[in-house]
Amino acid sequence: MTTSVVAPGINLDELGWDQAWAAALAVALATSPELRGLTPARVAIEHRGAVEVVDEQGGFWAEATGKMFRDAGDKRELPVVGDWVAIADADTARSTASRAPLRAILPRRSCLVRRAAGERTEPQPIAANVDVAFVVTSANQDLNPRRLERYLATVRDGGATPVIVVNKVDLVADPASLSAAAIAVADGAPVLCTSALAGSGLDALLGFLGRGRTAVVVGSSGVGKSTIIATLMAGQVALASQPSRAHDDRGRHATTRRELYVLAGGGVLIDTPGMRELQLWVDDDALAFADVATIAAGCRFSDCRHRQEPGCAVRAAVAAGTLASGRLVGFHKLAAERAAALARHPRRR
Ligand SMILES: Nc1nc2c(ncn2[C@@H]2O[C@H](COP(=O)(O)OP(=O)(O)OP(=O)(O)O)[C@@H](O)[C@H]2O)c(=O)[nH]1
Ligand SMILES: [Mg+2]
Ligand SMILES: [Zn+2]
Repeated sequence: MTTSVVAPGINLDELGWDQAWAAALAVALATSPELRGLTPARVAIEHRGAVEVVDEQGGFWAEATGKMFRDAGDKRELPVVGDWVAIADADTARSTASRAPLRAILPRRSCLVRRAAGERTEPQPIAANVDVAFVVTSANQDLNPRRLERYLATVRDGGATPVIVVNKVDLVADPASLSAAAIAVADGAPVLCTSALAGSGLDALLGFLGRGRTAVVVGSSGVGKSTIIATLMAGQVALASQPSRAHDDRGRHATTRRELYVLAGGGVLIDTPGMRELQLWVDDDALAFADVATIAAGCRFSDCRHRQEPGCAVRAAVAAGTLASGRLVGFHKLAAERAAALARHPRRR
């Protein structure tokens, strides 16, 4: 591993920086004179009103300032973990432990967004610029196919590749039946079985990482997301200013914030707090149900909802046994949720 001379010895490209990001920064700097001289950093931890970012010289605090952020329409316009941002006076912030002005967010390659829990309907970004999302479920809990489908839809809609991880397989006698249940709703996503505690199956996760690639780990609380990261990170240092809290052996610590880790072998991992519920913030049913969409091309009506319409190829496929009935149930559930989300938030297209 090549390292820069300064602690903690991370190269920007180990954080995921590449020529395309450099070009994006150059464009931003060239088009806005007030951005001249800014340097890049990646958002590692989100706090209320501020973020911790990291560059080659280590971690420091930054704060989104300026008109652009004051006028932010919703949270998608604010910095989120995984973002590449342009920072003013990074060295001053570093040496004085103050907050550097964060002036711009480079255009995101991907961004996972959910609907914020609670009454208000607003988008809540989960992580930006991720290539892969590990959607973790626990083998000792009932596998919830509808929840999995929502995760897959959110990941695909955000522009990342989903990988289903069935963790805690050490607790069950028959992991194969669980992975079969996951495969049934995966719509082509890989399904991996792991035991983070025993350290088994984790090599397969590394196969989706590598230098410059970023993965976010999502799923309900307690399924083992942080343990997976801690096991992969074993013996490595956490980023930013705090020591690693991903895991400590003296009991369980629910994750309370999104946080980015860099693997020495290459790759970036983002830990997230468990989501009690995942509400969709997505636009395209076809992303989540490519199998249904393909069959639906044969429906008599192009706007067929696959309910009572005559000539429905999807219901015919269910009747013929070529499409699992659960897929159609999931499709209808998703469609209803999207209609409700849309009704509550007319700002969306
Ligand atoms: N038996 C078994 N236990 C595991 C495994 N992975 C994690 N655990 C345990 O499950 C509990 C929860 O693990 P965490 O890693 O904190 O779960 P999390 O998904 O990060 O939870 P939140 O941070 O609340 O979202 C801990 O007590 C872990 O030791 C596993 O593969 N097998
Ligand atoms: Mg956790
Ligand atoms: Zn139909």
